[in-house]
Amino acid sequence: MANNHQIRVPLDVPPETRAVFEQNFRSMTHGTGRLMLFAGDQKVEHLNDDFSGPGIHPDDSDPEHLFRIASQARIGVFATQLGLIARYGEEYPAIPYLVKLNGKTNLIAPEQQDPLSTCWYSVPEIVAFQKRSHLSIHGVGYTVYPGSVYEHKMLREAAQIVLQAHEHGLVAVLWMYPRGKYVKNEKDPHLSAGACGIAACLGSDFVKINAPKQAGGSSAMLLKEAVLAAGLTGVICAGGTAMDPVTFLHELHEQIHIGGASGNATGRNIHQRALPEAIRLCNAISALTFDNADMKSALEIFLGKRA
Ligand code: FBP
Repeated sequence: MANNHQIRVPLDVPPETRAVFEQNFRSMTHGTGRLMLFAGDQKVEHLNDDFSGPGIHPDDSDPEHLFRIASQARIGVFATQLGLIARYGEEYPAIPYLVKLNGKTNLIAPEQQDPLSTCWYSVPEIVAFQKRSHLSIHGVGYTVYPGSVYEHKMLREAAQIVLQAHEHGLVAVLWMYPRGKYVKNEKDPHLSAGACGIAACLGSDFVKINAPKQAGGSSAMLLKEAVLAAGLTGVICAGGTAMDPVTFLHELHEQIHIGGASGNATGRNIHQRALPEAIRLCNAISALTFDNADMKSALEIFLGKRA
């Protein structure tokens, strides 16, 4: 993979922060235009369900596990809430961070009430923190639930966040998760493409979706419509619940090479493992994403047969 990807800077990035935006984008994508986002925002989204229980390594019960992985593995960016970054950041100054600006728990099921997730912080507050802390904060993230009766609130916040992020030279990533009583099938490929089109209209640099699914269809093939609909916004898929690493790496390889994904966003599949294994899986994912590695090389990295 060439690491001299031509960055197309959006016009809402003013001339005075253009170089900062280019540097943030280049750093997050290792110069390739593809993103490897290590997702660590689940302590809010799923409470402790993802961090303790059957099949989850005890390493994951300590929030610092996320920072140990992010600091020792090869990643593009580590996405989590500002509170955790403020708490652990002094010990982990070299991690490339992305601050997740909104969040909600899973205590209210979508069947009980349509989801609403609003901003915890403003972009200028993140920029002020960045200046004080000297941490490498490359971007911000925000989740929208299209189809929720509250979508208008989240769409407006998302639009403002992308605009303000760009004004400050930060990269914007939108999590687009169609959800609510009017959404029949969250992973419908046509709906996924619609969600990606919204992210493009909001001006996002990357859009994170749950991989589309349809009986009998290959998930990577189903992604094509979404990638086309997203235009210049790069599409990345969430990793989902932990699965066999070989299957996981294979699916990611197909998402990139068949579906046209611009990388990946993986959380549980990484952090639910013991630290050494989590690091090796991150490195294998990064090799697929940044180096265009083939499956054989990625597996050798995961198995520790090569660096
Ligand atoms: P995973 O790779 O663990 O699936 O994480 C992706 C993610 O989007 C997280 O960033 C987020 O916390 C969570 O999934 C949201 O999941 P849900 O679909 O349950 O709202």
